[in-house]
Amino acid sequence: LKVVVVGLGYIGLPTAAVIARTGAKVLGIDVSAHVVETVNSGKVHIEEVDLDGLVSGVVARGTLRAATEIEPADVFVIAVPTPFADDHAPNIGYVLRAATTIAAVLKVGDVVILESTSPVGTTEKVRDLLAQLRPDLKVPGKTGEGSDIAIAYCPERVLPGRILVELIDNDRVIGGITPRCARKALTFYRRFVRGACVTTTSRAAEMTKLTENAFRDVNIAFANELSRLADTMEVDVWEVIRLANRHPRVNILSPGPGVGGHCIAVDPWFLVHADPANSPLIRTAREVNDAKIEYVVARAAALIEARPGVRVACLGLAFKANIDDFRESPALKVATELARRFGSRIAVVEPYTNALPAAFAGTGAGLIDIDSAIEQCGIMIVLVDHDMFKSVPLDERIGKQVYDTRGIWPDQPAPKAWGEPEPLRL
Ligand code: SAJ
Repeated sequence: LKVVVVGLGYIGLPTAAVIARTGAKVLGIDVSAHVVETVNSGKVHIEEVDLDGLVSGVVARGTLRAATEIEPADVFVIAVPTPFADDHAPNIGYVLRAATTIAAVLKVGDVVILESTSPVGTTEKVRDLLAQLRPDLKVPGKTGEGSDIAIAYCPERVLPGRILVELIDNDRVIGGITPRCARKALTFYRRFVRGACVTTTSRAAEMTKLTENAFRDVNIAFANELSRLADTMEVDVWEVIRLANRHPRVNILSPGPGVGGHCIAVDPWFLVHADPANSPLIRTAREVNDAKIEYVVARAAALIEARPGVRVACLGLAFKANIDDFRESPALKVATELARRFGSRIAVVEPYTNALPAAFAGTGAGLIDIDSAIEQCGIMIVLVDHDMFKSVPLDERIGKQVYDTRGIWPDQPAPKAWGEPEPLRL
C-alpha cells in the first residue's frame, strides 16, 4: 500500500508516521522545503511526545519519506490548515489546492480522504473539483453508476501532547460521499486505529467535528464567565468549581486567560458563519472566551500599576500546558500586551522557547528562566499551567503578588496573610 499525506503539520506528520509504522510506504508532501529536509533527515520540526523517535525509526526503515512534489499512490490523506478570514469566513483554499495537486496523479481505485477540519459541504466541493479536473474518472455520488475513486471525510480528534496515543485509541468518524466510499476509507483506518470506526455521510462527519469543538468552547466559556462572576463576588472560583463538580451531574471545565490553539478558537465560527441566525449560543461563547483575554490584561495591569518598579513575571506563552504551540495563544496575547504597556518591567518565562516571539520586539521585555523569575519578580502572572510552574513550592512564592489565571497554586495565601500592605482590590 502506498499512502500520500498532504501537509506535514501537527496532524499530518504524526499521521504519516503512524501509517508508516504499519509497513505501508508513506510519502509526506509539504510546501516547505525546510520541513521536507527535516523529516528526510529523520528529525521533526514540531514538539510532540514520542514523535521524534517514531519519525527517526520509520525514516530509517524507509517507510516514510517527504517531498515537495506529489507522486501516484493508493490512498491520499489531506491534512492542511483551514484558517478563517477576518469576517470569520472559513478559507478552504489549502484543501482545494491539495485536491488539485492530487487530481494530477489520481487513478482508478484510489481513495481520497480529507482530515482537515472543514465547513459542512467541503468534501462535496473536493469531489466536484476532482470531477472537473479529471473528467476521465467517474466520481462518487454524481452518477447512478459505480465510481472510479472513493472520497471520504474523516476528521482527526487528537489532543496535542497525546497525539500518538489518541491517533490509535480514539474512535474515528468516517463520512463517505457514498456508503461505499466510507467502507473503503474504513478499511484504510483499520490498519492503525484501535478505537471504533463509525461510518456516516461526509456532511454528518464534517458537522460532528465542528460540534465537538463548539461543545468544548461553550463549556469553557461557562467556566470563564464564572471566574469573572467569582472575582466580582470575591469568591475563589476554583473552590466553587471543585465543590459544584461534586454534584453527580455537574462537570465544569477550567477557567483560564482565554481559549487558544488552532481548533477550539476557530472551528465554532465555521458553524456560526454557516447559519448566524441559529447559532447565538455558539457565537456568544466565542465572544466570552475572546473577551477573557482583555479582562485578564486589565486585571494584571491594575496589579502592576499599583506596585511601581516591581518586576513582573508572565509565566507561559503556549496556548496550553506542556506544549510548544503558540498559535492563537491567549497567554501570548496577554503577555505581549503587558510588555507593550510595561516594557522592561515584564519578564517572560516559557520553557518551550529559546527566544521571545517577534511580537515582543521593541518592548524591552525579556525571556528569563523560572529560577531567575522567582529571585527577581515580585509579581507573578500565571498564564499557562506548565508542569514546571505547578511544581514551584509555596515557600518560593511567599511574599509575591500572584494573579493565577489557571488555578495552579491553590495553596497561595491571600495577600493579607503575607503581612503585606492592604491588598489590591482588582
Ligand atoms: N482550555 C481552558 N479550560 C479547559 C480546557 C481547555 O481554558 O478546561 C483552553 C486551553 O488552555 C486551550 C484551549 O482551551 O487554550 C483549547 O485546549 P483543549 O485542550 O481544549 O483543546 P485543543 O485545541 O488542544 O484540542 C481540541 C480537542 N477537541 C476537544 O477536546 C473537543 C481535540 O480533541 C481536537 O482534535 C482538536 O481540538 C482539534 O484538532 O480540533
